[in-house]
Amino acid sequence: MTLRYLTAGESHGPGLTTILEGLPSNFTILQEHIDFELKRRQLGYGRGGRMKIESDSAQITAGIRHGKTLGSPVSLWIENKNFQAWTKEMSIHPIEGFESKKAVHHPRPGHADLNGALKYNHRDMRNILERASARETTARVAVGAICKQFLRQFNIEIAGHVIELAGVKIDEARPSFEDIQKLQEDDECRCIQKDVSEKMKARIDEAKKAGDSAGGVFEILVKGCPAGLGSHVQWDRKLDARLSYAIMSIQAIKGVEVGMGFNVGTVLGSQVHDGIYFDSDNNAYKRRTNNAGGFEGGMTTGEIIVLKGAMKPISTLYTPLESVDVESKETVKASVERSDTCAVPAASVIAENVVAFEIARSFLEKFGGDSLEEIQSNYTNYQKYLENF
Ligand code: EPS
Repeated sequence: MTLRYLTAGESHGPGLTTILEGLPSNFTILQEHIDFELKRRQLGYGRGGRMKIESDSAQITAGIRHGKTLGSPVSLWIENKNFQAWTKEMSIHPIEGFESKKAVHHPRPGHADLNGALKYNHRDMRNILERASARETTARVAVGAICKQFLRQFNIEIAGHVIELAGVKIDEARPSFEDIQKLQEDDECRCIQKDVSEKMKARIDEAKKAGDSAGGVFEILVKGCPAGLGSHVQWDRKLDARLSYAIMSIQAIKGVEVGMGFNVGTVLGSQVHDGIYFDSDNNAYKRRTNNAGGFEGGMTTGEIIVLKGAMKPISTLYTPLESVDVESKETVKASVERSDTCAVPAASVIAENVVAFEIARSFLEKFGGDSLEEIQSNYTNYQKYLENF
């Protein structure tokens, strides 16, 4: 059994639903674990009016009893508070004589509006944008929160932080994993350098003033994975590839890097590959450097996993770009929906959580079992085996 989930829900519809299947029994999940991550996703400098309306909370409707997983599918429901203002527009049931006041006919460059309308034959592009909206990531973060909690049983921790925002970058040097985890949590841009964060905020303010939007780059680190998650034997079992897919699938992501990423093409092999040594204090094979970002052959090396994701600027511009009215075919300005100026700090949280799901999935594939106890026993055996290799 593989760990899997689907999400459903429109941005201004009644809410979001997800079912997560394949979790082992007997580990503790409380609503507060999920709501903690949901709260983190809502924060960040540059968010628009919607986040003042929502206060996301996941109602667990199946799969948990007295705070512990049963091994059955876990289902979650997250209400959209904003639906109260959209009950007619987004009504599930037909309303006699209804005429939409919020129909969208001027597709936004960069958004799913036009392609989705062509593909699904919708004249009103609201039928596309409601689902394409990054609101959907709320459900993915709820799933990731459960996976994070599972991974914590095995001392696997995940931290994300924003390393670039509209051209403003942090220094290359990185503090410890623990410092990154702490520093990003205390900053509105999820940036670990206060002075750089101030410059990032100024860029967001500038973009907002100009009716423009801002993108950026986040970095995700995973600490504590044993060597050997993922596999070289088949293309779709390579964990670095699965993680890249997971990050790329987040709304507005245009690039993913593993470790040194695109820089591997700029220098010679001796400056890329990480020397191997045996650490006899810990009975473990280690790498002198970690340019590979924790992966060789699609498998974890036991070093920290390092991933980056690039988010494009949000495609709703208050100073709209050129578009076409799909009814009259006339040149018009793209439609303007209420929007964020920047959501890179939120994307960093979302990426942590989609990464958590993929790591949990491959962890369960390797140490599979139906109960937490069975997995713990498999994991302990493997650790002993690694120490003696
Ligand atoms: C989004 C537009 C905005 C964002 C939304 C994503 O929503 P609204 O149109 O209601 O103001 O706030 O993000 C969220 C609702 C969220 O929870 O992240 C879009 O068009 O993608």
